[in-house]
Amino acid sequence: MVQDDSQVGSGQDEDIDLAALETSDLVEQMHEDLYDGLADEIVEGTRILLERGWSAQQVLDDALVEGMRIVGIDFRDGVLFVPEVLLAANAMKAGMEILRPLLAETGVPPIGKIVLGTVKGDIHDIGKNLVAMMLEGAGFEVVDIGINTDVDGYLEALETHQPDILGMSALLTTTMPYMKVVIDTLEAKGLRDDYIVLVGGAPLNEEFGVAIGADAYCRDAAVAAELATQLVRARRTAAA
Ligand code: B1M
Repeated sequence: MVQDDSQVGSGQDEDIDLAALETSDLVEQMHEDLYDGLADEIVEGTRILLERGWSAQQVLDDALVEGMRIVGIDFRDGVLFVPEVLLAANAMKAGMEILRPLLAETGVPPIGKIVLGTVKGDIHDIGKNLVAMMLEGAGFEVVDIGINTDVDGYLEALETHQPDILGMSALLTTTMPYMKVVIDTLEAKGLRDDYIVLVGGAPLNEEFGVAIGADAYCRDAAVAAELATQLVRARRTAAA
């Protein structure tokens, strides 16, 4: 069946035996269940895909992140509203909780520490949480300071935890400029060079990262883990 991405929600509540579905149908059903905010079904589908030999990364990318992309399209187009998107986000988080230990299970020794938070005025945290998981998986100690973080919150966390990296997330065009407020404050206090600053979030791009004075813009969680590792290693080598 050809399916229009923007019409993925089933709106039906009949019981479907997820374990009886072919894998491609199961993934499609998970997109619908995510759209409908069905956390229990997302947990079950996630477990089934793992049992069928899918890697945690594949489940994350193809079942969960792709499902959330479809939710995002209908949110943008006014088909879905905040309460429904919140339910979808909860369902996504329930699936991510199962994947978390698997993504973190690489046995790599700790290579650095990061303080990570979503900026002031912004409560989106799914992407940030994913970044935290991937960084943990890459061997980082992650201090997640949550959402809606103002400049004092970042400064306090930096002072308390003395990380190698400051990571900031923003999902709104109205909140992304706040990253510059934080970086400018670090500059003004003579602290900017003490930290590698990484930024990310859907509305950002490379150019924005450069313009606000970050060390790097991270397109996604995998890139964040890769760049964090590279930049910490480079800094350690330069200091040796
Ligand atoms: Co919001 N929302 N939302 N929302 N929401 C967006 C972002 C939006 C694009 C939807 C749309 O219109 N299509 C739009 C922003 C438009 C804009 O600014 N240009 C929008 C809006 C408008 C709003 C409200 C203003 C809606 C309203 O109230 N009228 C409101 C704002 C609330 C606020 O923050 N003050 C709002 C509210 C919400 C919910 C609460 C309902 C919910 C958030 C729940 C939660 O996070 N706990 C929500 C959601 C879920 C979304 C969408 C649908 C999905 C975001 C998401 O989780 N994506 C989103 C549409 C979309 O993006 N498609 C949308 C999946 C996630 C894995 O990807 O977050 O991009 P992402 O993270 C990626 C990368 O960006 C990167 O790595 C991650 C993983 O690969 N990355 C980093 C992210 N942070 C990083 C930090 C790093 C490195 C990489 O640091 C080192």
